[in-house]
Amino acid sequence: MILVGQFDSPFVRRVAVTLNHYHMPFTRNPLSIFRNAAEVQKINPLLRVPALILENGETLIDSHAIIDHLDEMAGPARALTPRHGPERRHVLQAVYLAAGIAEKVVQLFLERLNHADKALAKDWEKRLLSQINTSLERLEHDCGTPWFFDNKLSQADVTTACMLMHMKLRVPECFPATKYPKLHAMALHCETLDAFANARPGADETVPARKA
Ligand SMILES: N[C@@H](CCC(=O)N[C@@H](CS)C(=O)NCC(=O)O)C(=O)O
Repeated sequence: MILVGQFDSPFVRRVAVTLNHYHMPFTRNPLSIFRNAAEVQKINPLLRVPALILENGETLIDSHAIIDHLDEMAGPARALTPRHGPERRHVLQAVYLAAGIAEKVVQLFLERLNHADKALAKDWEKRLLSQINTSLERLEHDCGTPWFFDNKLSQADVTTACMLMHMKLRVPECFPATKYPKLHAMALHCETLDAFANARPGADETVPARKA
């Protein structure tokens, strides 16, 4: 399998961590959605990462759909998302909240990258910051210890920890660790695992600076 995208994307990284956790071998094509836009668009018409190219040549897009496929391959005993019942609902709700925050962080970062000073849409920025803050507060409230759902690593941990690493990279002021002690501890715990350590962005996995 070939995973397309840079590890500074929380969506690409959550797929990589999931593949690592399941010990599923893959290679990576670390294309940038900015520097390699034409190549990415040939793989995914939405010009988005991640994409996962399967052994049979089929291309899957969107981290949720990709992880759903990986969970199916891993089987219910190993899947990071429970197959049924309240456990599945709870994990999925945390996953979609964390992934939603990651989307807001991407929007905030790109708004600031593309619109300097006076051109910055202040109301839009304020709305994004509010969405990020209130959603982080909800996640902090719901988060257990040592893992999000107490005693077992799940996709809630993977997605939340990847979202937080990306947030600390792009808008660190949104995550004062003292305000979110449970999330902070859970993410640190995750980052000690090989599955996470082997999916850290390299020095060249960046976003190009704004043109002056
Ligand atoms: N829902 C998608 C979101 C993926 C996403 O937003 N990826 C970003 C990179 S972090 C991207 O490719 N953005 C380019 C664009 O949407 O124009 C997923 O979970 O895979």
